[in-house]
Amino acid sequence: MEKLDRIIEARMKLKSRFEKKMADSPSIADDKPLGTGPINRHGMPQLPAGQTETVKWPVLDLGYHPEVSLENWRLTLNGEVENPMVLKWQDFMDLPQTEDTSDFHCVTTWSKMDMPWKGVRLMDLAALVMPKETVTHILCYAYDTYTTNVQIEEALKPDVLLAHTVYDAPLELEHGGPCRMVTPQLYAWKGSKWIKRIEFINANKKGFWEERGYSDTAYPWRNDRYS
Ligand SMILES: Nc1nc2c(c(=O)[nH]1)N[C@H]1C(S)=C(S)[C@@H](COP(=O)(O)O)O[C@H]1N2
Ligand SMILES: [Mo]
Repeated sequence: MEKLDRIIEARMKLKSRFEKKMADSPSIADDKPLGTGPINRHGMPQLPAGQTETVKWPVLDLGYHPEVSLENWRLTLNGEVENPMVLKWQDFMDLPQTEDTSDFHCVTTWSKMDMPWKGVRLMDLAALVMPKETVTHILCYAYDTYTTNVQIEEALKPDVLLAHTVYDAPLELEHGGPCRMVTPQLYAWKGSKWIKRIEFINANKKGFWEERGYSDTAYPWRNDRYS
């Protein structure tokens, strides 16, 4: 309980630290989001511009599926933070667990709706390490060598999870198991499969696809795919 109190207090501090930036982010601030269909859980048209709904769940990655046992699994949280740390699997599972159903929008134009994820909020991980006020982005690193950058105000949204479970089952290796990030309000390439490190940084750094011309921001409802 004491641990939970500390997390809540740290979350409140984080919230006040990055509140302004979050309020200005497109999914909260845009009055003309691009898309069609009923309004979804975060107030946006369900299907972003240029997307088509799929029922299957395609696998998209660099072609190498790194197998990391739970025993060898580590998650490093470091960079511009007050308390850098390395979590083992059990440390990670002992954190507050969140269930959230969200949509998944791949930049290659498919969207998969209503995915029931379970995992740890990135916000709760950030509350543990406490990013400095100067932080602007995170850079995520994965066990397959993939990297991707996410703006801090997007990373701290409550539906951004480091997920270990989907459809009530452990996340399959091909979809990033045992643990991947999901970013429901950004294109899905911002969610690292097989995530191993989150670096909090003071200036933008590009990741694998961003180096190759993909957008730093990746807002689906602005059709913001390439830079
Ligand atoms: N580590 C890692 N994460 C990754 C990728 C990757 O190649 N490596 N591909 C990204 C892309 S482009 C998409 S669309 C989603 C696909 O996730 P899925 O294979 O579970 O559908 O993962 C993202 N995360
Ligand atoms: Mo993608």
